[in-house]
Amino acid sequence: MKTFPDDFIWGTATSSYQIEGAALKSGKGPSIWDAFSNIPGKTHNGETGEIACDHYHKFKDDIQLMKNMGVKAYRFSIAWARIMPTGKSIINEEGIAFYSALIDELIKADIVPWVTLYHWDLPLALQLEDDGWLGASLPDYFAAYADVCFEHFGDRVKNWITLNEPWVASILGYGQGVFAPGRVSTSEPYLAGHHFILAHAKAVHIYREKYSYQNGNIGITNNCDWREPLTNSENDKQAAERALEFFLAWFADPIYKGDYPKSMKERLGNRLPEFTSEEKVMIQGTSDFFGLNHYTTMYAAHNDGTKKEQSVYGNGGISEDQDVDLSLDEKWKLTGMNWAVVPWGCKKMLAWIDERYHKPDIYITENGCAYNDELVNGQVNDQERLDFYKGYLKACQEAIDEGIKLKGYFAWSFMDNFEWASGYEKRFGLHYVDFNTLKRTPKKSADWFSDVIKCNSADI
Ligand code: PNW
Repeated sequence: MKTFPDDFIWGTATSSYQIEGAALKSGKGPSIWDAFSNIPGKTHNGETGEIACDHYHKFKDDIQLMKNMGVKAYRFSIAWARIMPTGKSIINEEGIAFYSALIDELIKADIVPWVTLYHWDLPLALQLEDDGWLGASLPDYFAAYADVCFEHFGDRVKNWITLNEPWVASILGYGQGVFAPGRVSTSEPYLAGHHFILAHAKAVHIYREKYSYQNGNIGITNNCDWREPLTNSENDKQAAERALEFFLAWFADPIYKGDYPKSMKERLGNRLPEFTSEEKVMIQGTSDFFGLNHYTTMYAAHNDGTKKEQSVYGNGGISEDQDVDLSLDEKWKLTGMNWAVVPWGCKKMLAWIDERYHKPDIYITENGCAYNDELVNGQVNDQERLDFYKGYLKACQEAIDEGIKLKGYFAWSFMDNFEWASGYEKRFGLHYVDFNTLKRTPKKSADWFSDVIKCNSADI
């Protein structure tokens, strides 16, 4: 049995658009995901988050299920357009009341709320009126919205995450066009990313300057998959390092070191906006902890320009900018997303962060996997997911043993939900959701994870 530290935070995670439903009800304004998912061809079977898991109406039952599992913390996100239907100034009191009731219910159940302010569901009005994250005014609008959240919820919420995965929002939303707002470009992702960083920093300043009396922590969650050099050659080692810089250091370097990585500046030229010296000072040091979403690993090799073919799975960002070829080991098992199961990559990822950013407190704010789960006689025997969690938790435990300051782990996800462009087909949940009846059933992995939490140790 492997034991975790006494104060280790065990949690599960979700996001507003993926679970809430009530997408255009109770005063909520439309978001870019309402618009995008309603365009034919953009999501699997044309599915949308209109009803999703109907968590908006079922949150009390969901919290009871979490309580049954013994989770210590729950990471959820606030839908900006539920609080501010146009993204600006006007406040929807019903939205405030919903999140307030959710937070109260969690506290009553002894579950600590971890709140993400932005998990991709931008108010549609901000897309139409201000060009979404390409608009220079977005950082200020985001900071003003964050202010409203701190004011209304900060008495009870002590753990804030400004943005979820700005890399995905920038690359998939503004580069590959597969996520909202569906734009395809080789320069827009870097402009959107720039505004994300400024938005994050401005929100953190408001929190620290106006709400320090609330005594909470605030940070950002970035996602990164591990990149292992394909061979021992200097070229491949540099390619892997470069790939990690274009993935994670893009957002983490400005926050921890004050500017973009040199490799990005050199390669992107004027497609990468510059921070003014005042902005660099404003941005640096704006994360109390390092939030990491981690899902998989790929090999990275130097692309000398002769190979045109790019990796099948578009996780590399804009690969031409990096001269990196990505590949998989054919021996690796794949999940339902075709993401490879490589627990040692998780440990190496944690070690890379530990070293580059000087031993920050790290929280894995998402880790998990999708499989084609089936409900048979009222049960879901998701042994593959259980094995996935065993492997990744073992990697986490080893990292902690080696002195890496990993302080918590949130399983993605509490329940099956709207998996963005993949719709409801990809099931990431610890709980099975029947999307006809909306009934939730704990999977085998949920029972196992619950035992881990209760004993603070795992048979791994
Ligand atoms: C994350 N990629 O998304 C999100 O935070 C969740 O909302 C989502 O459900 C979960 O991971 C599973 O997908 C990602 O292409 C989407 O590298 C795409 C990528 C990574 C994370």
